[in-house]
Order: sequence, then C-alpha cells, then structure tokens
Amino acid sequence: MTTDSAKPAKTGPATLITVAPTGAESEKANVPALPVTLDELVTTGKECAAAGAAVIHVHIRDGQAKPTLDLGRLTDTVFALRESTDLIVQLSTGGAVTDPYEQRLAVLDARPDACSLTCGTVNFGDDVFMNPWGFIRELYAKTQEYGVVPEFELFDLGHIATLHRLLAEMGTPAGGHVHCDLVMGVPGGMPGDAATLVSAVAALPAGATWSATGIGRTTLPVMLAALAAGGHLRVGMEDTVTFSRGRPVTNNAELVERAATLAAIAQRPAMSPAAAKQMLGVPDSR
Ligand code: KMH
Ligand code: ZN
Repeated sequence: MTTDSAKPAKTGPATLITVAPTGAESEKANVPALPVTLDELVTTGKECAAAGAAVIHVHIRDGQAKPTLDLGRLTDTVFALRESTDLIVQLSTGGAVTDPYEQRLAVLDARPDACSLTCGTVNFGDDVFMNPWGFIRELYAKTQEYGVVPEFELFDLGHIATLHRLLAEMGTPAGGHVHCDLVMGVPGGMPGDAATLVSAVAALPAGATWSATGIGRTTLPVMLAALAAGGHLRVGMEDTVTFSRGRPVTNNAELVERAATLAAIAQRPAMSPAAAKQMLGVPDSR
C-alpha cells in the first residue's frame, strides 16, 4: 500500500490564463458590467492579474461605448495597461465584423506586446468575420516586421490548415514560438465540445502551445476539456456574459478566478506574466 499523503503534491506545467474582458459584440446597455472605458479596463486588468491572468486580449470602445479601432485610444490603452499591470497586452486585430482591413492592420501601430491573428473567414452568427488569405499574409508580415507576437485564432479546423500554410510560406512568428487559441462554439465555427477540441489539438503544428475558449454555454465544457488535454485557458466577458444558468457575470475577475481554481485542481496552477512572456517569446522591454 502506498502512502501518497506523505509526499508533497506534484504540479504539472502551469496554465496560461488569458482574459478577454470586453469584445466587440455585447452592448454596454445590455451588459452593464462590461468594461468599456479606459478606467474600467485598467481596473479590470488589475483585478484579473490578481486573480491569475497573464495576458489581456483587448478590444476598446469609444465615448459612446461602441467598438472602435481608433489608434490614439489604442495607444493610450497599451500604455495605461503597461503602467498599471504586468499583463501581456494583446490587442485584437479582429475588431468588430464591420471594421475595414486597413484599420485592423493599423492596430499594430499602437505597438502592443502581442496581437490576435485569425487564420480564416468564418460565419459569425448572422454576420461574417472576414479574414481572406491576402489579409492574413499582410497582417502576419507586419507582426514579423514590428516584433509583435501573434496568437493564432482558430475558429474552425480549416483555419489550422491555413496556419500550416502561413508558417510554411512565411516562416516563424515574432518571438520564435507558435501559440494558438481555439475559439470554439461560435455559431458558424467549430463546436465547443471535447471531441472537436481533441481533433483540433491533434492537427496543430508540432511544438505549438494552445489555449481554448468556449463561447457562451460552451465555456465550461471547453475549459474542462482544455485542462484535461494539457492546454491553456482564455476566459472573459468577450466570450460569455453568463456565469451559470440564469446568473450574469458580475465582473471578469470572477471568470479568471474560476479558471485559476480549476487549473489549480488540475495541478496546473496559473502561470505568472513573467513565465508567460518566456513561453510566448514576448520581450521584457518595459
Ligand atoms: N470580434 C470578432 C469579430 C479577435 O479579437 O481577433 C473577432 C474577434 C477576434 O474577436
Ligand atoms: Zn477578440
């Protein structure tokens, strides 16, 4: 008979937790807890860092709380989040489905640490999130030129084929490491379930790390499947505004806290921002 209780508990590799606090889809009027001002975003960033987040995936809003890619606001946001937190600042280049390609490319001029880079077009509810091959290439080339570390957003299995093509034709990303995010459960994209997650992970480039997020009610199944499969986590009000059946999310930090708790139960506690920078190849240039 073994006496496991006498041994110190072993922990596995840590879990990178990304928070996506705002997104471009929810309206402040319908979701009052959504952080939309710079002050609200900074407060959210601090709370989520304390709860275990290492990366913040940022969409911003204008004075009317509408999604914007205004470069001045983006630059101020990068500066303010860097000033007040250690989080890796990852700007969205996806924006809203209505944003033009030129503005999405110009996001990198705000000089974030990292950015999202979606590897294909996808039906997005009643809309279409457009990411044609030419745009993907142009955006990727700019990340390489600026040294901004991309996170490859994969909404469907076909996006993984495009990621392979991109890496084969254009080489390694800034930071020298491939990190992906499986965005699951978008109406029109891949479903948010364990079987799909396992298939997607099997198709990723060798050596890539990955996180997963489940939209809406797929949040919990995707989070549990990702932990079981050795992945990292993204949570936040961009992806779900309901904490449990009938109970709205009150703030982003409670989603990060839940993810950190589940990761700790899985013996893979939340990763620090410093360790995340090392894993992703984000230079510590502050
Ligand atoms: N808001 C979606 C249309 C990203 O941030 O790069 C796109 C999106 C992906 O959220
Ligand atoms: Zn986003």
